[in-house]
Amino acid sequence: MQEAARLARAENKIVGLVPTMGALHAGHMALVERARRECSQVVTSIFVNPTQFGPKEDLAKYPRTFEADSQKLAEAGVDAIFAPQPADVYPPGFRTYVNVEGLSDRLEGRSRPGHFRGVATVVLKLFEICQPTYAYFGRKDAQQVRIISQMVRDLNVDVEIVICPIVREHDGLALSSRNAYLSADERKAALVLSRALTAARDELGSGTRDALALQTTMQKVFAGEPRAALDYVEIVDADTFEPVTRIARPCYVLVAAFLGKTRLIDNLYIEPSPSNPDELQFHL
Ligand code: PAJ
Repeated sequence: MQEAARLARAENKIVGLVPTMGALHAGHMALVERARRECSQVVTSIFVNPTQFGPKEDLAKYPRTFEADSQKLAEAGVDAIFAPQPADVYPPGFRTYVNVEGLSDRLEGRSRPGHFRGVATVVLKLFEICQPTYAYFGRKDAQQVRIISQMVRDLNVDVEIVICPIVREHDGLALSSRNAYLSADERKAALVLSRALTAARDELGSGTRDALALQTTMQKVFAGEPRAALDYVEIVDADTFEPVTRIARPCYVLVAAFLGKTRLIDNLYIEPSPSNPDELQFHL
């Protein structure tokens, strides 16, 4: 892979990398399609990265659908699939990890200790191996892409990070490989995440700027769905990921909840409208 990457760079190709853990859905494919439009060579990596899973998490049962994934990627016109084995990525004696301080230990990082250390480490390795010009990430994992952008800046990594909007099912559920774990009943209950975010967006639309009021609204939506166990609802600055009390600058409303054993996340991105900074724009 590294040799092919070196060749592509020597030929002045614009290389786009889409890092994934496979079990590809329309959210992943939107990243691939964007890369296809913007780059002359597209690489998709498929690697279920053991270092980003906690000891009690779903590493062993994470869906692995390589045949179906490669078919989808071929149809989308991807030039290469990079699908290493764990022992290739982490050979015996592996010792070096990337830790993006501060940003990595709250929210997802607090619920999943060590998660972002695993993510940052594997993504830096994928960048070193695939040498992309652009790398495509979904806003679905808002904290992840913030941490990767910070790593790229701090370590002078020569890759431009492209952030793509969340792709949802028709009823609002954000696409996720983990949706495959949901029973029919949990699938219905999972709509509580997007419902809570929609309620927050509507309240923002009618003028509320108070974070606590929005949080309370969302907690009430969750209280009406006993099949879902709320992990957190937080409203944070999009740059620092520190909680805000008033919504003014770019912010995220972040939510994480359990449906049975399955943990799902979702978010609403809020930014001042480019044409009128006094107005807010909402990206659900
Ligand atoms: P994975 O969960 O497979 O996601 C791969 C990419 O797809 C991520 O950038 C994620 O944000 C994006 N994505 C997932 N669901 C999406 C949706 N509904 N809409 C838009 N984009 C979506 O994230 C990872 O893998 C791993 O942590 C990885 C970065 C590959 C490192 O191992």
